[in-house]
Amino acid sequence: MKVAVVGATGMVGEVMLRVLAERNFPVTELLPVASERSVGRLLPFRDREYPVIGLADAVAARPDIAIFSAGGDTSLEWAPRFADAGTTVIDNSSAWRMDPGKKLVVPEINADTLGPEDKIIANPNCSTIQLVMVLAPLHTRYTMKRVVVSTYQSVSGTGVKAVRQLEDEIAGVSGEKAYPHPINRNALPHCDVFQENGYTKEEMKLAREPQKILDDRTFSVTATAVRIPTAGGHSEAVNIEFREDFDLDEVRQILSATPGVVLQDDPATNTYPMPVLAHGRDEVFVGRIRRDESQAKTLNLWIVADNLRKGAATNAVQIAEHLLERGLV
Ligand code: A2P
Ligand code: 11C
Repeated sequence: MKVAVVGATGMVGEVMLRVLAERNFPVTELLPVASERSVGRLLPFRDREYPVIGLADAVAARPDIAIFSAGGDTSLEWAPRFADAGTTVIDNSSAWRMDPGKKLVVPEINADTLGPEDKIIANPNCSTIQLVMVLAPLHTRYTMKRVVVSTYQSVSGTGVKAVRQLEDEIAGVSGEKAYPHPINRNALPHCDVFQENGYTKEEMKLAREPQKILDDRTFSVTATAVRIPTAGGHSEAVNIEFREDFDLDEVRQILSATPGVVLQDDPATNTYPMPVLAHGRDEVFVGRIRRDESQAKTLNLWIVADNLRKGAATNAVQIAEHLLERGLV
């Protein structure tokens, strides 16, 4: 496969290259793509270094697959050009996610909906992916009515500048700011930009994307997204009201048997998911599973995943693997 990674010099792009190599994706030719500023820079992949090229040269090279993580504007402008050249685009930005003509894919849940007509495929938001990985099997069994999610998100979700802001603040040095307030020793109820309805864009992604992925509008999601001074992964406190009642042991069995989900739930040994454990891992971790004692048929749990891996790069590479297995590329 000839594979272009658009945004290869970025935070997600770097993990993308690592995950492609780790999972032995059959890359016969790699095209690392970034802005004109980075053209010619050498990036390591497997046992070689590859020069960064620009977008126009990458389209002209007609790769089989282009994985995009270079921001929404780059995706809006360039994904259709790649698609017109016959390349299948897997896009990690929010540009195409809610476009009714584009599939929004978490491979474990809905990769079977992909067909040869899908030339631009959207990768969901990181906090959505880890949420739906846990919701999907529970929804199948108990049918969700309403989900209330509060997130505790890693600075790596914002990008390099935010990781540096946290490091600078910890070191007590001044530098560029990604956030309008300090992030160290703080919690910002503010991920992505505010919208007219008072919610942030991140909160609206959490509210809308799960329904599209699960292809079901009979449940609703409301979210509060908070940035905290951690770098290894996003955490989520989730309250789920079901239509059917559940048995806690069965909930644990269902989640234990879900591919890609790992149960870490033993209060007696202080075992629960945490970003320091999830960091560098591809799975989604779930714990603190308990009945909401204030309301019938309602469950509380805690979900953590590495936002740059399953939340971005790993999910995108899994989509590519699926396309390859099904002969769609
Ligand atoms: P560059 O390093 O040349 O700026 P991050 O999310 O970590 O900030 O990374 C964004 C990625 O998207 C980088 O690889 C960046 O390349 C790339 N990028 C940003 N703007 C463009 C653009 N207009 N065209 C191509 N790549 C871009
Ligand atoms: C965050 N979820 O942590 C974001 C990062 O829509 O793909 C990814 C933004 C997106 O702020």
